[in-house]
Amino acid sequence: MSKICVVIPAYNATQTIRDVVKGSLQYVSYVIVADDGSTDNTADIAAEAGAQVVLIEGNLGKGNALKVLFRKAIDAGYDVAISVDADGQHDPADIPRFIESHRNCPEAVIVGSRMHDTHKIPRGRYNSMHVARFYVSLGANQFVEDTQCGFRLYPLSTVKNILLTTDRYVTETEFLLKAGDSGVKILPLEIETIYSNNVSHFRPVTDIVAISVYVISYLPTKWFLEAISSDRPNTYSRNNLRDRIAGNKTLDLAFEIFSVLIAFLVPPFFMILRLLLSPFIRNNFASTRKLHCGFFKILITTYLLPLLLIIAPVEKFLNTFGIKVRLVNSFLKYVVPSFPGGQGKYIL
Ligand SMILES: Nc1nc2c(ncn2[C@@H]2O[C@H](COP(=O)(O)OP(=O)(O)O)[C@@H](O)[C@H]2O)c(=O)[nH]1
Ligand SMILES: [Mg+2]
Repeated sequence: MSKICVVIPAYNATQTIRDVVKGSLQYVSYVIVADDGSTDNTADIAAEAGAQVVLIEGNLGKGNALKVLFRKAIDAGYDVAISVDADGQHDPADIPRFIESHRNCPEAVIVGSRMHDTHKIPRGRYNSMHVARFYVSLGANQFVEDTQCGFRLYPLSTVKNILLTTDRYVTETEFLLKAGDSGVKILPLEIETIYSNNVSHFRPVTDIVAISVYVISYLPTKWFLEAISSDRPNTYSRNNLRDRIAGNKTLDLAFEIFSVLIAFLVPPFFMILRLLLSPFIRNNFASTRKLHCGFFKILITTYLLPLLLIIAPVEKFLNTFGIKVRLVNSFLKYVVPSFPGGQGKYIL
């Protein structure tokens, strides 16, 4: 029987943290809250409600807080951590269903999915979730229904095999890419979607750009490894080349900038590589062969993410001058339906 705890990354969450901690304690006996340099008394309220509180100095973001929480949970001897947002968007009453799903498939990462509640999600957010899932699914070798939900069950044995090198909101995406790309199953679990008036710290342009850049820098390395190997859909292992590059901050930044700059060359490069190498290397590009939407279509679609990266900063720039345009939204509205699975599900 797995030992399961709940972990909560929190930043200025006085209004909601008590209920989230108390709610979680109804289903597990150990709840850890990482207070990420809150300027209010989130930490005191969490401790009063019964959580073990870890204090982080300064606000280092959700990704860092998750890493701290995983370490704590592992050190305390737990096998599984369920992450819950601090702002009340997740209902702890869904925790037993995560546990049940874990019992049926103990090695899987289980990710809450809000995609069935389309009408409750703000339009812009829904579009970005849709785009993210296309690219993350490509990297994770499987269809991942909702890649942006923070309500998740993490088997800590998988966490131990993955080096998390990113920060803030990128880390959860990085985890899915690496877990999926090392052969771990990622299962969805329908959860209650709560979009009330809570404040979000997610910065639509900056954070989406950061997530996209990471994905753009992940896919070509992965595909290159697949191109030169036979039957190798899962390319991630801890401390691989990408992780080692990330170990040096300057090199990592240079690599990310380089990846974005050459992004437009990536599809033709891989098309040529596939034509040249496929006759000699049996079942190379193994992960993309599992997709039922065609290799060339995948590559063409990968052009769209760098385009989005150009459009988003332009919109931000215009907005700072008071020119209210919604370029990203219009782009997504036009582009999303053209994605494989844009109108419904696609099968991996
Ligand atoms: N530790 C930490 N947690 C954060 C920070 N920002 C957000 N979070 C956590 O991440 C959750 C989701 O962030 P939120 O800003 O609500 O994003 P959204 O729900 O995706 O709009 C919050 O409920 C917090 O639990 C941060 O700076 N530090
Ligand atoms: Mg939120």
